[in-house]
Amino acid sequence: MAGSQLRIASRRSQLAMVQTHWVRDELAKAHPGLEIAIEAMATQGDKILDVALAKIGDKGLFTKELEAQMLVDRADIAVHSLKDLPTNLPEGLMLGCITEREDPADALVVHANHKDKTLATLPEGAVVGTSSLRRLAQLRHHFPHLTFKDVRGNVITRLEKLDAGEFDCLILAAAGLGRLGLGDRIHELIDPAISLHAVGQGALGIECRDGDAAVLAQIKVLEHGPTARRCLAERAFLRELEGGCQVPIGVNTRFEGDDLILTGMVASLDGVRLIRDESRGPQHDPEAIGINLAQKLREQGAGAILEEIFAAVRPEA
Ligand code: DPM
Repeated sequence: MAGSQLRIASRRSQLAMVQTHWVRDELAKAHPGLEIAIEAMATQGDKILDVALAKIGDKGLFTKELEAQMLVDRADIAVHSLKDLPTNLPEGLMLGCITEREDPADALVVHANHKDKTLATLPEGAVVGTSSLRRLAQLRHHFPHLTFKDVRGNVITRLEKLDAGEFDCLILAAAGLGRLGLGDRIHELIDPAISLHAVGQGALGIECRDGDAAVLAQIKVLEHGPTARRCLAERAFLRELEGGCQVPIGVNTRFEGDDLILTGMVASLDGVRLIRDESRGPQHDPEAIGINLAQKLREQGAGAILEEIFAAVRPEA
């Protein structure tokens, strides 16, 4: 493999760079002699900061520019937070590798004034900063005393806004905080009984050109089988419900013997209706488990909830 080259496209945020550097270092260890270059760029999702995420509505908000680089052969792979990667990829590209997942849970981060509080004991009207419809709907369902305000920008910017008093608390992915060395800001890990995490949360997805066998073989060394099976079940569930990355859909996965158990939920934006169920099956066919769970939730009315949400938040076509 001596003399060969690999070009990585990445977003520029601190979190994206930490993740991409990790992938670069692991690939360098696995393939001595491989020359690896990183091209960092901003995506639409990094540039449009004054519009609520859900209103932009576009799938692939954080991934399109990176994908374009691969399609014109200026990059070989793109490193993403798997949860930002749409379930349907552009023609010519594929999800080549899923890395070992960190704790996929969401975390509560509080302003210094609330160090003695929990989600349940925050004062009436306390302002939670989040742009995630998934977090909003589930927390509204369980904690009607809280209010919600949109927050955009990367993790560090959000923490600065919290500390400046714009919010009483934030909900952020524990994995992102951990990777940034900010694990000490985690005040409470949110119990999956209260709020399910996003599809793919905590794992990295490495995208490459479909059929690029040499590159695929290079990145496959970073694949983590159990994480991949969990995430493929979660992604099949989301794909089957035709949800983009901005819908109130949450999941949780666990193994029991040879079985994989997928829990999933769909909620209305006011948190009043929340449909939650689980599906299990042999872990060698994760897609079937995801598809089965989507059908179960549809039978319980998930389709109607999602229709309403698309009508409410989607930009005019
Ligand atoms: C997606 C969502 C958010 C990100 C929606 C969701 C959170 C937006 C918000 C699809 N992408 O989770 O329901 O809360 O306002 C994002 C983060 C990470 C990847 C940051 C975070 C890091 C964790 C990981 C933004 N994408 O969720 O705190 O790698 O899973």
